[in-house]
Amino acid sequence: LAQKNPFITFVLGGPGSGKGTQCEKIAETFGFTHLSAGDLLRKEIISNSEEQNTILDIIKDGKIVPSEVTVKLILKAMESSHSDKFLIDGFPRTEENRVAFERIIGLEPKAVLFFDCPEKEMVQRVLNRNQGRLDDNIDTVKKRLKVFKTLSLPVVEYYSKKGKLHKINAVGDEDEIFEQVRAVFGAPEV
Ligand code: UP5
Ligand code: MG
Repeated sequence: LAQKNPFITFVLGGPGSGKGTQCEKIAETFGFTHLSAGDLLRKEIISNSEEQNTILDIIKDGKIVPSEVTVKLILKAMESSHSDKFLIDGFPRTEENRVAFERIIGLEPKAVLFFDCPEKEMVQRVLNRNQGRLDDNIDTVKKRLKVFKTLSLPVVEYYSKKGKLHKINAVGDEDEIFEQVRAVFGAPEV
């Protein structure tokens, strides 16, 4: 990686907790480059990559794509950006993801945001989204929630113990939530 010491923030939270929405605001306000792991994977599905069918099947089933695949996509996106401030949205989702990132990229996040949202609210938001995502149906949402609780919450707990976690109450309107996020990053650079 050309950037020797990039500022990496992991953005975690369950399906529909508002990661993407808040990342856009953070990117705009604080000059971060926003990389959504899910978006990178969805781009692979519509490309001619060898892994397109594997990725599609996994996402449709709400499961986790092998770490090597996701980490490579994140690394490629970081390398092709000249930024040195990244928001990595929706990754790592498992302890194995987290370890693979550290091993392959050799970096740790400086901060981790966690959007804490009740399940009922998350389900409602995902089912209301209506943007044609193949995993936005009740069956897949249930699976995504289960995977989040069993595999992703331990990652949240790991960063909490390390003192890197910033827990955000993800209920409320977007601007209210962003005020909590803003406090994490401080005054925007001028
Ligand atoms: N909305 C946003 N904020 C709101 C608010 N405050 N009040 C009311 N509504 C609000 O928001 C979701 C919806 O809610 C939108 O319609 C929004 O307008 C509204 P969004 O900001 O999109 O939430 P987000 O947390 O980004 O939800 P998303 O569905 O993207 O989260 P997921 O974590 O489920 O999806 P992701 O794209 O990260 O991953 C998809 C799948 O890819 C995974 O299930 C998995 O199969 C695979 N994957 C991997 O295998 N590995 C990875 O590393 C990453 C993904
Ligand atoms: Mg998202």
